[in-house]
Amino acid sequence: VHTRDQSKEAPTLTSCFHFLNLTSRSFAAVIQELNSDMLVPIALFYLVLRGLDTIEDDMTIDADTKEPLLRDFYKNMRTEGWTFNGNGPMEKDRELLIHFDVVVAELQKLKKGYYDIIEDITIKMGNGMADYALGAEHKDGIETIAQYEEYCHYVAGLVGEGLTRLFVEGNYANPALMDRMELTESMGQFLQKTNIVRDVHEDFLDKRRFWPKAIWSKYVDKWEDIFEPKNRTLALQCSSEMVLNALKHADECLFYMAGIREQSVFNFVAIPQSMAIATLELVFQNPKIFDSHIKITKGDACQLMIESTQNLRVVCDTFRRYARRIAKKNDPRDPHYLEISSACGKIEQFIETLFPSQ
Ligand code: PS7
Ligand code: MN
Ligand code: MN
Ligand code: MN
Ligand code: MN
Ligand code: MN
Repeated sequence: VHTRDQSKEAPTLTSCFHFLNLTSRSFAAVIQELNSDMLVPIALFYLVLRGLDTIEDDMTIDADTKEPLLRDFYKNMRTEGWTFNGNGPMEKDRELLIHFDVVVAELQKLKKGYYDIIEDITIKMGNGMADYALGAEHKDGIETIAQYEEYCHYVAGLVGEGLTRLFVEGNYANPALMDRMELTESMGQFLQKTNIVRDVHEDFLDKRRFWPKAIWSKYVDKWEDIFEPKNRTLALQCSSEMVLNALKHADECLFYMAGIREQSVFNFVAIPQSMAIATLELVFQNPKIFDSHIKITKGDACQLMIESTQNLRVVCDTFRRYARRIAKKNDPRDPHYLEISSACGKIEQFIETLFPSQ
């Protein structure tokens, strides 16, 4: 933690960092290495969205209660002293909502330009989550690939949009990125889709499904059947199609990262992307995803951290290494063998255009 001066920090800001560390996800560490200008806006952005996502994920809140909580969540950002008084089971991130008043206090101190970006994204994400969690048109869950990508847009593409606007506002990224929003979108889609493939079993236990019916219905008749040990071959073919769908964003992620102008921001965007391609390689052709929660090893995570905190060239080497491992694991009997093979080839080719060898 380099950029915080705890001796000068307001107690409410110290509390915000306490809750950031409590959520204890990989983002907490990388956020705290951000430069001193981006650190607080992005930490608060994270806490606001983490609060919103805690409500979205809470399956003990019934639909009629949840809908206005999601749609109106942005209003809490302006409500001095606001805290959440739910009475459901006390899960880890509930602690943040119960003490949300410290986040509200710090949000009020932000530069208007930064606050407005966070508010705009919170409004759009809350409405998108409400449409998917509760909307009549989504009562059977995610059906088409277009719906799958729209959901990923709401929960991750929009995060990317907000972050890119913050980076450009602070002059830490090339403003040209604002005219190439499809690159930003790929950054979010790549992370979210990888998370959705990896978490398939955990989400099933929570009675949630994010894999689109348009894909899984080609392999099984009922969603539950994907977890049946007797259907492992079909389930793996289905997961290959999901991995292929995610892998298509990899080249645009590398291109986006070429637009970052400052080292701490580069590290912040590159670390999750490298972890994502390593996670895609881990889940690819891996039957364990259907009965357990798998994660890349601590050792691999350490190596990825080192490789993602240098420059784009090193990150490209990482992407190429994992693209090759995926190609190596690819099974000629898989219905998407050729497409997966060409997606891996395309990543390698794209890297070759960025950094020609010899
Ligand atoms: C503001 C840093 C860098 C251009 C809380 C970062 C859940 C995968 O599903 O809890 O609970 O298992 O591990 C982060 C683009 C978003 C997308 C999104 C806010 C990158 C609420 C992250 C993160 C855009 C909705 C992981 C997408 O959560 O997953 C800040 C550029 C939050 C980013 C959710 C998921 C993040 C996610 P789950 P996690
Ligand atoms: Mn969620
Ligand atoms: Mn979540
Ligand atoms: Mn998940
Ligand atoms: Mn998980
Ligand atoms: Mn999770």
